[in-house]
Amino acid sequence: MDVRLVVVGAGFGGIGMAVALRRAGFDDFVITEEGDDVGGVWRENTYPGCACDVPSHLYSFSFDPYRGTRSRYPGQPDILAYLQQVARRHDLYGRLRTRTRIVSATYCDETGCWELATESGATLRTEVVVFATGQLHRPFTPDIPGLDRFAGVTFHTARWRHGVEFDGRDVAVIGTGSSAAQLLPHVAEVARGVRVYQRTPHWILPKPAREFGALTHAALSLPGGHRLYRTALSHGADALLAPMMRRGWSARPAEWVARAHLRRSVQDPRLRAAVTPRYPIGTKRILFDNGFYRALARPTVELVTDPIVRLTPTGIDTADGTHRPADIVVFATGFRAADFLAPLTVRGRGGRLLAEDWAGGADAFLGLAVPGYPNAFLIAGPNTFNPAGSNPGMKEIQIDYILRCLRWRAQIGAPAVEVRADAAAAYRRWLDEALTRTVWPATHQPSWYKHANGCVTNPWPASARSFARMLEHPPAQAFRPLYLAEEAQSS
Ligand code: N01
Repeated sequence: MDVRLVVVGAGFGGIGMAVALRRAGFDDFVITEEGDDVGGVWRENTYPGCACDVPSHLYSFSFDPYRGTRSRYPGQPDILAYLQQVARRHDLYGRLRTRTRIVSATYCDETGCWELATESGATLRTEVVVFATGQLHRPFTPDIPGLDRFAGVTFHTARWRHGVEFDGRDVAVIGTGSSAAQLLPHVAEVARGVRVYQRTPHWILPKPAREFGALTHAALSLPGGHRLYRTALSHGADALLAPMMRRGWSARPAEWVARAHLRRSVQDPRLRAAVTPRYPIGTKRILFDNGFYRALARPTVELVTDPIVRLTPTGIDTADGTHRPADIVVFATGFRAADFLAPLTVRGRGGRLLAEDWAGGADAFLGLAVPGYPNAFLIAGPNTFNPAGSNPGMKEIQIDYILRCLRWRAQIGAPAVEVRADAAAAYRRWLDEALTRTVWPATHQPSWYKHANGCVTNPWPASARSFARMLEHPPAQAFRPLYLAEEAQSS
């Protein structure tokens, strides 16, 4: 055994797990990270305007608040610096193995340990593995005909090429999700012309003032101020935003607010009609307006709603037969969010393959454990994304549960613990029932919340508080100990 526990990934989930391990006095672990630093998506996404639409007091760990900031929402550099600080403060850099891409994880029935193979051909043996690879870090670039013949520059928002000059160039932005909406105002500022290719409009809410006033800032700096504000925000998000994922009338007020904001922001009735969604709010990730509508109304910006047919060497052809020139094509086309853990190959007991178990869509007990995969846990696994609140907070809840599993395992002296199939099936029944009360299963909108087969794999269907409540129970109720002889028989 090289080490007792490996955390794969050094974003919010991996760093949070490592801090919890340290605090619990568990020191025999390493964090592997394919990049060259901590940060996860906040290291990978550096496009202009990249920021978080969730307030910093909520988009942070409960145990490590942002200090001294006047800004309500953190920008990408702030979040990256924050994660680096947390890693430094908790002395995690010594545990971090950067540029280490894990390509496969194989459970060995004979030894009861996991063998993690790295891209460079090394093997890391461990008792426990925690996958904290996140949901939004595998960029998706559609295979548009002619892409290989385009003579200009193309790249994905998550692989921003800072050396590329936008001044005086014709730019195509494909997609109108959060990334496109954040970067458009910045690109439109400098480019000669920008064409925004929209397939489906998003619901967009107005964004409150970005800076705290002096008084609020002073109040938040008082002892307990941060915690109080965070709690209030968390309850507010549950009360105001969570109903937006429900079917029925409860989301109507939010739609009215979004429509009123659109009326105020976009004067041209044709443009306004083109960006008005025709599906219930909450079906896709709701955006907050960072200047997107204002940028769309600029004379140098054109919204294109005709479907893209092909790229040519000089630009983009759409279905109406129009050719629009482009020097740069930016793919703001999102992520392969439903392909959890891919392209990592995970093999559990008896050589079972996780990709086969998940062929119909990823599925894990509480989003963190799968029957047949002992001593393996996920952070930000299936159906744990909170569309309406603090995702670092959701991860802390999962981390706390994983830690309790590990303590229970140590207490009973079992080499491994595994979630019971009946407990996982009961949770699945509850989840399916909860999902039917949301807008996601019934609406046929493309969205990263779903697997290609329509199965809703990513978002959590209730409030953050109910997630915390559900993960309060002792792991012994759902997990079972595994002993090596028993494993050999049952695999
Ligand atoms: O990706 P998206 P994103 N032809 O999947 C379009 C988080 N985030 O990178 O809607 C043409 O939302 C696609 O069209 P459609 C946040 O959780 C957070 O913007 O599928 N268009 C859509 O418009 C967010 O939800 C922050 O019809 C194509 C766009 O590409 C998540 O990341 C900031 C296409 C993809 O939108 C992903 O956001 C930034 C095709 N073939 C991001 N394929 C915060 O502030 C796709 N599209 C926290």
